[in-house]
Amino acid sequence: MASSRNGGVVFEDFFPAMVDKLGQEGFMKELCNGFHLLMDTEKGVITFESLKKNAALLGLQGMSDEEIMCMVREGDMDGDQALNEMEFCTLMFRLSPALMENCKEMLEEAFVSTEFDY
Ligand SMILES: [Ca+2]
Repeated sequence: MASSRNGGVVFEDFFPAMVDKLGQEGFMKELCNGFHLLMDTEKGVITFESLKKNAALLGLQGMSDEEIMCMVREGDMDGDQALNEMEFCTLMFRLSPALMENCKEMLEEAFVSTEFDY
């Protein structure tokens, strides 16, 4: 996985390249694979423990406990302290500004044809 000059993980450089390579559908499949690699196999969701244990599989072994905790808290939308598949995929999209930009364009296109007059 690529690193930025300050040592952080550069999701925004990594994901669009993957989308180019794999296509939208292939990319979603990769995200799902990632989810399955990281999840707690008994619970079927990603928890702090499962993320900590499996992060190295995705090349994220440099993450501190605090960063892992942040990631779970950031992505958790229903407050169960764990990430289900949808929460994980949504979080991954949010971590990639370039992908978010694409989403925004799609949303804007969808809105242009409705009541908003640009
Ligand atoms: Ca959750």
